[in-house]
Amino acid sequence: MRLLTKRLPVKIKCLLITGIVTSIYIIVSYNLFEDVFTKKSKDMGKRNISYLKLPNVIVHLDFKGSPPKLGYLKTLLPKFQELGVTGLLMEYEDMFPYNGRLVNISAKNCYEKPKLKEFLKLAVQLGFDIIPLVQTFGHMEHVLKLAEFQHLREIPSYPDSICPSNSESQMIIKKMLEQIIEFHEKIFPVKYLHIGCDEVFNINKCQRCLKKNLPHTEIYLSQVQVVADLVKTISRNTTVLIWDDMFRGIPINTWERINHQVEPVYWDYGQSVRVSHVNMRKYYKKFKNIWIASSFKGADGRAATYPNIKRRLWNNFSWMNKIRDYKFGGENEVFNFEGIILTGWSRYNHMEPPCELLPISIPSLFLNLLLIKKFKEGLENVESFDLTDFYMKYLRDEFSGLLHCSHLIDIDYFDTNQCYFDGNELYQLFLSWDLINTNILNSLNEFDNDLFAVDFYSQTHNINTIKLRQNKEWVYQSINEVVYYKNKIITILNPYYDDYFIEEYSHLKFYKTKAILDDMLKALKNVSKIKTWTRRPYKYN
Ligand SMILES: *[C@@H]1O[C@H](CO)[C@@H](O)[C@H](O)[C@H]1NC(C)=O
Ligand SMILES: *[C@@H]1O[C@H](CO)[C@@H](O)[C@H](O)[C@H]1NC(C)=O
Ligand SMILES: *[C@@H]1O[C@H](CO)[C@@H](O)[C@H](O)[C@H]1NC(C)=O
Ligand SMILES: *[C@@H]1O[C@H](CO)[C@@H](O)[C@H](O)[C@H]1NC(C)=O
Ligand SMILES: CC(=O)N[C@H]1CO[C@H](CO)[C@@H](O)[C@@H]1O
Ligand SMILES: [Zn+2]
Repeated sequence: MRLLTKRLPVKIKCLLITGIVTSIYIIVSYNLFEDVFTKKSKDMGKRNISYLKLPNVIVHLDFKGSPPKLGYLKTLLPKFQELGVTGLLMEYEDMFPYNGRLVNISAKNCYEKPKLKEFLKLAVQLGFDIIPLVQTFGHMEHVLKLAEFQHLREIPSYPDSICPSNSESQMIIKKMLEQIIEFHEKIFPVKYLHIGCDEVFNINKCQRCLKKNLPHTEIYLSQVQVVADLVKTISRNTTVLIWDDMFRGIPINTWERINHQVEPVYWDYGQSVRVSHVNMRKYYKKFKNIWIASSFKGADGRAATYPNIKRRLWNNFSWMNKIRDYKFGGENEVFNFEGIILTGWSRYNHMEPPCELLPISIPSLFLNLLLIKKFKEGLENVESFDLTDFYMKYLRDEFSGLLHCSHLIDIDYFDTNQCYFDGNELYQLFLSWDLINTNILNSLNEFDNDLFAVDFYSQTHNINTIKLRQNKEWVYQSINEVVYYKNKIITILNPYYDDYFIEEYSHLKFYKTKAILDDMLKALKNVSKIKTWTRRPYKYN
């Protein structure tokens, strides 16, 4: 709405506002009526309604290399509240302003403490739990990539995993935990802290570790113990969360000895969630609570521009159906999972390109939150629904309203052209750019196209000089289009991201096409210089 009204004269604004107020009135009264009707019909026939208990609904904010401006994140909080979000998982990575010995772990454009504090205060005031995430084993690229910490790597050539057998590693981890916890404790009691510990790709490989002569699993479990104890020493009442993937392969006999004060988060971002009942049962026996994690972005390709909204919905739908009546066997009551984390990955790891941006993924996030809300509010048996039916019956209307669309949004032909939400302009612009980009690249690659031959024949050989002028014009025009879209996207990204990230992202998305066109232009100009040609046959290198 903001974007729309900005450019319009006052009269039209008034009209528009009247229009909006009237439609809201109509929608509200319609819903009231509908409520009365449905209540009546509900009372008439006994329905089998199940309510999903899922006390924590957490949105993952991954600041890994595409940190949104805090001002933008603030604007999302009221919607989160409305959609039943109870907390935010803050994956700071290098965006936390560390100090002292750790100062270089922070990016040069990391969040400033006063602004971060202000954001957190607001979030806490609105009732959200803030869950800081600190990587303490794998995915420590932001620490281990630095010259000053490279000696702490498990394998010298890979900066992902830290060596747990080096006492300096433990000291650095302790300092990270202390700084994070102390900073947050000043604002609110840290109820939860997530210690990462997923995807420890390199474990038990260095001499120090190997000397202990222990299986990988023991090395892993003892580090988890060390970190969990560290957290408890710093903040006794904090509950420690951990991604579960490294637990999955742990043999049952080892499992018996585990007595960690942690709560695992069972993650699966697939279209059809595959829950290992065996693993789930192990967790059930050993841990006080089990959490699950789905994904609203960052699981559809390492350099994806948009999340696949249907796949993302499927993932969550699949989870909801899985846990709605989860039983371990024998018990009467359905098992209650403690919470769900909707992950929104920003990069597959520190060294990867950025994947989907948060503003572009807002529809996916809202839709999944709405889905969870529906399951919590209570549903009749949904076994008989396929996803499209479910969407039509329970989600479509509210979802279209959330995005301020002038029409009802179809899940199979997802089109937000007539919707008004922050991020939509960016989304639409990328869609247009994708079309144009595909056309340009196709034109350059089509073997039948005369442009294809320019490169090859530009050195010495025959080129149709009449075509040349047209080709040059086409290339100039295409370059203009690239520059136009690039500049436009730079402007539109401004409310969401800082200049450093905008520079990276706009470069990433446009450099390739631009470079190909620039080369083509050079070749065309070169060919234009040739005025006479030699006799056939030609020589090829
Ligand atoms: C209600 O649903 C549960 C599980 O989905 C099923 O076990 C039960 O038999 C149903 N009850 C009725 C009255 O349909
Ligand atoms: C941080 O990096 C700078 C530049 O590489 C270096 O001079 C400084 O000593 C480092 N600081 C710490 C605390 O290690
Ligand atoms: C931890 O929780 C207990 C019980 O709720 C409370 O009495 C105690 O003050 C808390 N300790 C800290 C350090 O917050
Ligand atoms: C331009 O043509 C010359 C030969 O005429 C060739 O050596 C050179 O590589 C060409 N440059 C480009 C960019 O095609
Ligand atoms: C594609 C796919 O596997 N979809 C699944 C989504 O979730 C529902 C409910 O769990 C399954 O029935 C579908 O097979
Ligand atoms: Zn080691």
